[in-house]
Amino acid sequence: MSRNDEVADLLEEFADLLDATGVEYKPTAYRRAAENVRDYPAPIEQLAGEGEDAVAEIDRVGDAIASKIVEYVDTGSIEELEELRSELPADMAALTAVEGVGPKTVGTLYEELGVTTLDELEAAAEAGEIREIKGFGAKTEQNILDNVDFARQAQERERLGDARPVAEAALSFLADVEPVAKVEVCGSIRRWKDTIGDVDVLVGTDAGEAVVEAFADWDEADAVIEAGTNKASVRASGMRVDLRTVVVDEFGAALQYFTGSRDHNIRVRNRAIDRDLKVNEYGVFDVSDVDEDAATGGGDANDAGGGGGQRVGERVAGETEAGVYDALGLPWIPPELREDTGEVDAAAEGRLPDPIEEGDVRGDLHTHTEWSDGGFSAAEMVEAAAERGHDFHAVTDHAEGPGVFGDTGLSDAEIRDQADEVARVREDADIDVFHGIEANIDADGAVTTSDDVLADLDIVVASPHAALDEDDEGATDRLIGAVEHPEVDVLGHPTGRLINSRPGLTVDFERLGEAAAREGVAVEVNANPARLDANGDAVRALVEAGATIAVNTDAHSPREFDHVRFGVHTARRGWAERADVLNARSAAEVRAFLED
Ligand code: DGT
Ligand code: CA
Ligand code: CA
Ligand code: ZN
Repeated sequence: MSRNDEVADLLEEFADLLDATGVEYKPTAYRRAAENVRDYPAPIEQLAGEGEDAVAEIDRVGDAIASKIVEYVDTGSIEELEELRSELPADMAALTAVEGVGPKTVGTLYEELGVTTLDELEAAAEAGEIREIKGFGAKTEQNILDNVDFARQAQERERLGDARPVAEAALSFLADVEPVAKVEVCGSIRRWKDTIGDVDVLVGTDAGEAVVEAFADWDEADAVIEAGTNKASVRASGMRVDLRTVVVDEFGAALQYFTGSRDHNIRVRNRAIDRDLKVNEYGVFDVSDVDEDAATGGGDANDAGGGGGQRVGERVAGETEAGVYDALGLPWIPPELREDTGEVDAAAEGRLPDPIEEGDVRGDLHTHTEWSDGGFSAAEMVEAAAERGHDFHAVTDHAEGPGVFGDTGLSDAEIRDQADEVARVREDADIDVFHGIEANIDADGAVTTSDDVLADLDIVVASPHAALDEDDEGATDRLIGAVEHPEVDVLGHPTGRLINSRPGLTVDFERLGEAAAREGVAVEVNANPARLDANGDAVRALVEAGATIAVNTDAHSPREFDHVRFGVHTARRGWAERADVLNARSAAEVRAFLED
């Protein structure tokens, strides 16, 4: 989060707390200021360093708010905000997530009933206490009961793997709506972030209102949260899906804007300003002949009506997204890279990576069969891999060891028995079949299967399955211990995280990457959407350290081969190219890597 976002969030919290205590007008001023701070194209801490007057130069930021911003940047807190917080110690964000509950209601509920959390709110509603408050009534109470669960769920970001199908269902529905000319997902789902706050969909059409109406009737929508003339939000599969419609001519600019990330967009806007251009969701405009106030002046970033300052100067791009970047002297930047981690500079200097693509993957190096906890035989898995067009396939069932459930893991003797079966499968197969194991890394970094068994296998994946303590400072050394084991070829799901349920190990990926590069071990991007481990940031550090990665599905059934796309896009978020990915190489090259 940029400091601008951080300060904007604080101002919004300030506004909510003022609202809750019944103050008038001031909350609106704080919200407007928050919006403009959020969108301001320079770092707020820089302005704050220059003093209050510099901060007050931001549109709609008056002297009083400017002084609070300076106070925050200087001291790390705002005294008046701290006072408000202690007067109303309620979880404002959680409580206002309940439809129909605003800051004022939160204030009243705290004053009357001492409610501070969603659980307390639900308990009060169930006990019939809310209807007793003056001005509330049974209907309000029932409304709270109906919506509290959804608010609770909405607190948690959805996993990419759960959100993506919802997005695709919305896309295919909208693609068939009559006046729709263009449709695309945007926001975090287009950037393939590992968790998703809400799903954003953009439509280009000359009949926005009709499309919004059709969307409100989408049969997979459980409820319409709001609907206007050019946007609508519905709830589907427990997620919020936001639709925006724009005219076809502005589709590219809107797609660029609503794909984000916010920080990427700020970086892009700064570049535009340097070139006497203005970029927003309507297009790229040449403002060299426009006076400064009109060019940079105010305007609500979310106001699709396009008031003053939004469409000024000569429009030079906006129909396509590539055109928007081109107008700024940049090549098109893949959405996965748009996180303000140096991609705009890299684009300007011709240093963008050519990221790995789904079609580049030629085989899977980590899969299971019914020998451990998979549901299919080795023959069935190999056949399914061949049907997908893969050139090779590795069978790597669980070895017994710490963290492997019950007797699902294979003993040394069972691994040798399985080798005979895999040899038979190999004879009948049209593709290269590697026999391996997923061995376990114990709490000391040792690999638990016998070395002589490991030595006879084509491939050894070593993964941590136990002792996955986030605070374990020895985690990196422990993984490096496994990487240095002479028989290990691939380090499986390095942190052991489970998205939304287990944070996993805290790993220094730069140091791990150096060790992996030195030892010729590939580090896995486990494509299972519950894992996505290593994640994008980790991949970036690994690849920069010279390590090879492997995008594996860890499939327990042929259907789970489909997960590979989540792994590929995670690798793209880490700027990985095809050459960085072991299983994007030919079977012979993979074999050479494994034997080395
Ligand atoms: P999420 O939904 O939390 O996973 O993350 P995003 O990135 O999808 O964020 P969301 O849904 O709030 O907005 C979608 C994109 O629209 C976001 O990445 C950037 C753009 N956007 C939305 N509101 C604003 C805004 O107020 N200012 C700027 N600069 N960009 C915005
Ligand atoms: Ca979103
Ligand atoms: Ca959204
Ligand atoms: Zn596995």
